[in-house]
Amino acid sequence: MTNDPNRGVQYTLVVIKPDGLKKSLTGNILTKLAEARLHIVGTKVLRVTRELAEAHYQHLKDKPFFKDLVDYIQGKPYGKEYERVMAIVYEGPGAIQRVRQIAGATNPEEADPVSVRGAYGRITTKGVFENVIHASSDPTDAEREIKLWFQPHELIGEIYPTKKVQQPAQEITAWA
Ligand code: IDP
Ligand code: MG
Repeated sequence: MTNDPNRGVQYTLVVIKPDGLKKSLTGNILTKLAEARLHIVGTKVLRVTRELAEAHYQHLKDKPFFKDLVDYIQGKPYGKEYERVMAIVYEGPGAIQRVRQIAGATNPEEADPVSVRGAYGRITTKGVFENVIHASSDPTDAEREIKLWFQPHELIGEIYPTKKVQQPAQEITAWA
């Protein structure tokens, strides 16, 4: 391993949060993230379940804003139409740091004004940092988060070790 954050391939999870979709910022955000010169190895639009939201933010479960944060990532304040997010996994040298740099600081008022959070984020009257995107903060978090949000078959390449498991027969929805 090296201490130089720009050496060595990394993976990082980006989530364009519901406020990013509501404000129609998906294109701007992907364009800004393209400056990091990374590869997208997986992406999807999904509704965030309470279970996923709580697991994703488990490190903040004792914070007074936890419930509002879980509602926020689920898009609850914005109505059914915006109860969705876009999740993306990026791959490349120094990916985590490069994406965090473009994302900006957690608090949108303190974030670099040309960062995504600085340019587009706000603090709600309830005190939640609506900061438009999530970005993994270190390799351990990135691996935990990517495994939480994506299944192996949804990503290009076996980015972490996989195993074969038997699935009990189950009904799935197919095109009619
Ligand atoms: P990060 O998203 O920059 O990694 P974390 O500390 O992991 O920051 O917090 C996760 C999310 O929780 C933030 O992106 C933000 O939406 C929200 N959050 C964090 N700290 C606060 C706070 O002090 N007040 C309100 N919301 C916060
Ligand atoms: Mg974090």
